[in-house]
Amino acid sequence: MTWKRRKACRKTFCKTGITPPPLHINVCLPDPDPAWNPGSCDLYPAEPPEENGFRGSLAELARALRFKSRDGLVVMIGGLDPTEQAPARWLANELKAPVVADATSGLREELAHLALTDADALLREHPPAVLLRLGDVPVGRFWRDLEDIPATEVFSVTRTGFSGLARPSSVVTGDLEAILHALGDIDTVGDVNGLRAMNKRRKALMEELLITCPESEQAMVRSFSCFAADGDCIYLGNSMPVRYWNSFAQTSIPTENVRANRGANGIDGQISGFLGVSARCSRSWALVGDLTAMYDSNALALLPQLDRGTRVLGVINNGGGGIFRTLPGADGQPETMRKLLVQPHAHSFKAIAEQWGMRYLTIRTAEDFDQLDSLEENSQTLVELIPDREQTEQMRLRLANA
Ligand SMILES: Cc1ncc(C[n+]2csc(CCOP(=O)(O)OP(=O)(O)O)c2C)c(N)n1
Repeated sequence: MTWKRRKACRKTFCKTGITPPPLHINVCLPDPDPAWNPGSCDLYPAEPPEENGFRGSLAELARALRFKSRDGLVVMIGGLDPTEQAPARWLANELKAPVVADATSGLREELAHLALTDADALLREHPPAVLLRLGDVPVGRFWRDLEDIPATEVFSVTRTGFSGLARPSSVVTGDLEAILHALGDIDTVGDVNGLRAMNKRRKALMEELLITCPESEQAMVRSFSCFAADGDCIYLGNSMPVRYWNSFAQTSIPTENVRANRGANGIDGQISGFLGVSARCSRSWALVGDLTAMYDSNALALLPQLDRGTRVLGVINNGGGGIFRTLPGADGQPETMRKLLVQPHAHSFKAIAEQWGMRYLTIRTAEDFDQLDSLEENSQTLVELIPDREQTEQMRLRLANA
């Protein structure tokens, strides 16, 4: 069928209310070059890309930190290179301004004394005069809200050079440690607008709800994070596990090596990503959604090819794409549309675990987490977390209306 006919056909279906059939697109790729010889392929790791040279205005950044931040400064820290962690920690501790640190910064726990918990709503109501971003583009909602808050001046210090915003902002590109050396003395700014004090009530409510809703997704992420803290790497795959981790994971034990993937591939390739990250780790943990896990479950066939190591793949099975149950306006969608978005299902991951020779555990209650106490060295375990939907919703609504 030609594209034109297909479009006309879809229009007809829309008018009649009949669901159109699936569309299969064949993408034509050129034939491989016959001269290409896989035998001479170089499989050694490539040289790291060249460092981004220094770009941007240090004077402007220094002025903002010294003068403008007297009206309020918040530091948002995205993913960091291991070499950036020490300078970022030092800067945050010197400034003493409120911090929102993504798990992938590796500093989320170490900067908990400066942190705003679940800060999106608070920052939307009380946007700071200056926002300093360190590292990768932060995943928090407030970063995206900044597009519509021109009164907040945004400064990014990043090795990538990407501003991560469509609106004007200042970017200083280069090596963080070198940039801090060049900036010289840093004055303490502190919590000028009392954001941490305002955040206390919310923090207390969150802790209370984690206790009263122990079978919610949020509380399960907290419990899972307590066990995962003994690993040497943690992998988070697709959107909700990343967001949940940033808001609800434990903050007492530092977890420097946290990798997350919620970008270009979406839910695709996440188990492969985890196995790749785990290749050099002796004890690695992952937390992904159920649709995300199903999408790439065949990747588990790689397990026998990997170096020894203890691997725990946690799957939050909330029976479909939970993120789409909570979208604004989701309740008003017709049932057919909701089914398309959420892809509800009642599958268990037991057979998948067995197929690939993994130990299988189910967790439905707080007590069930005790099973994670007895993980054998070099074992491969799939942990299916089955949260209570009502408790999850109750917790979400209480926090949203706090
Ligand atoms: C390859 C791909 N297809 C579709 C999407 C759209 N998408 C984003 S999140 C999501 C659902 C994820 O569901 P699940 O893994 O169960 O996590 P949950 O939302 O329940 O936390 C989908 C389908 C995507 N990001 N990538």
